[in-house]
Amino acid sequence: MRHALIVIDMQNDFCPGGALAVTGGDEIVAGINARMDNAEAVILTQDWHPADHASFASQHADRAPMEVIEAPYGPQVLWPDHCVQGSQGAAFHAGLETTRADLILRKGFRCEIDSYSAFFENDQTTPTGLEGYLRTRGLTSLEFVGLATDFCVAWSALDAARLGFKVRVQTELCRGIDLDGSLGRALSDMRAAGISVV
Ligand code: VGL
Ligand code: ZN
Repeated sequence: MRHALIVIDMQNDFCPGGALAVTGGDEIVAGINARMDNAEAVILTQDWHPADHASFASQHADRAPMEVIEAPYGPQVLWPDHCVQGSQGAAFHAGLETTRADLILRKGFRCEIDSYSAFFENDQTTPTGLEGYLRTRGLTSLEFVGLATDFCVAWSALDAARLGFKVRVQTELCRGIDLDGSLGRALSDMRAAGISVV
């Protein structure tokens, strides 16, 4: 079984001082770099939004960050503006060893739809192409680390399990947002899906 490490959204905006800071987001960088030694392939994802992305509260009249709206594809949390294409906030944390990545996969670049998962946009049908990349390289065992546990990490890991990959989430190398209990729900959903949550 060939093994890939998939590092989700280790970007400045998700670290302390960033626009959508996840508590302790920067604490996991060194541990993630060390995990790269165990993997046959290292893949980084990068949240990469246009400045007028529909997931930004700023694009909706009378809406505040963290409110939930009904998008055409289902419920959508409205976020503060974050990870705008080409901005410093969208750049990887300076300590992350990005030179070791085989692939950098950008997601969330379409204005009208968000993409938490590294595999599918939030309509859960539009593919990002990652599945094909992994399959053609024979990478069938996947370990997920990064930010945020309860959004992009969980959605990616759940899609990977549904697609038939062997999936493990290394929780000490993840940090969560925890919006209204979302962290606990994400952990139990992942366990229920047969994901090894360690
Ligand atoms: C993420 C919210 C919005 C994440 C990305 O990386 O978990 N969360 N965009
Ligand atoms: Zn985003």
